[in-house]
Amino acid sequence: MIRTMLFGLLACHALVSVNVSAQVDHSAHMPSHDEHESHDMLFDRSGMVMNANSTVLPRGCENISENVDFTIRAGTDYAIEEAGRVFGYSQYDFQVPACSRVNIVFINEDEIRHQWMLHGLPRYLYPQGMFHLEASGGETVRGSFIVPADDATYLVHCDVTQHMEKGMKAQFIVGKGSGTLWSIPSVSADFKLDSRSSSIASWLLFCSTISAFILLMFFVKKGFSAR
Ligand SMILES: [Cu+2]
Repeated sequence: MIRTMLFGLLACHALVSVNVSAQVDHSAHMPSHDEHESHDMLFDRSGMVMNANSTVLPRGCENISENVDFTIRAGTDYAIEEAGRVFGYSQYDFQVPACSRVNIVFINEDEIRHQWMLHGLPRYLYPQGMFHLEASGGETVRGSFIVPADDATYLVHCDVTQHMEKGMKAQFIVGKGSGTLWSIPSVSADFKLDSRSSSIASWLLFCSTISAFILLMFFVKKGFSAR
């Protein structure tokens, strides 16, 4: 009986841990030293451009549908007036046609470095599914990439510690998109944070109920056998 209880508790613990770690996967963000030297990455004093692609068409695209230019500014001056926001972008919501070539000028107006990192692109074309610009303090970097043919909503953020939580999060919609991301400053509510904690809370509640039931059964059984 004790062994069953232990197993139940361990299984619950594992489920809660998986739930938490599944929320954020940052393992792919930091390339190894070797990758720093690959042709997919260019970097100098002004910053870094990773996985730029202005010529190779993603599968399903017959040609480049359009050229779309964005000039994005980053820094504390762009933080929206909301509790916890310290950093920000000049634009949080992007929309482009499928198969378009996106040309970005990324201007960092702060003294510390910032990134414009887009996730979820097809990995056969963009290593780790990323297109990534990083500008050192006061610098400007430029890069282009070609978006796939499917309707999708991509996450854009700055991966410097705490910068996303403090406001550097945006969404990039291709075609009709695939929904709205949560907690995009001036775009969407912070509701997912609450639902994340409540989903962990429900797991904990579920586990404690099961444990209590097993304990109860154990003592009831013990009580009967003692008679
Ligand atoms: Cu940043």
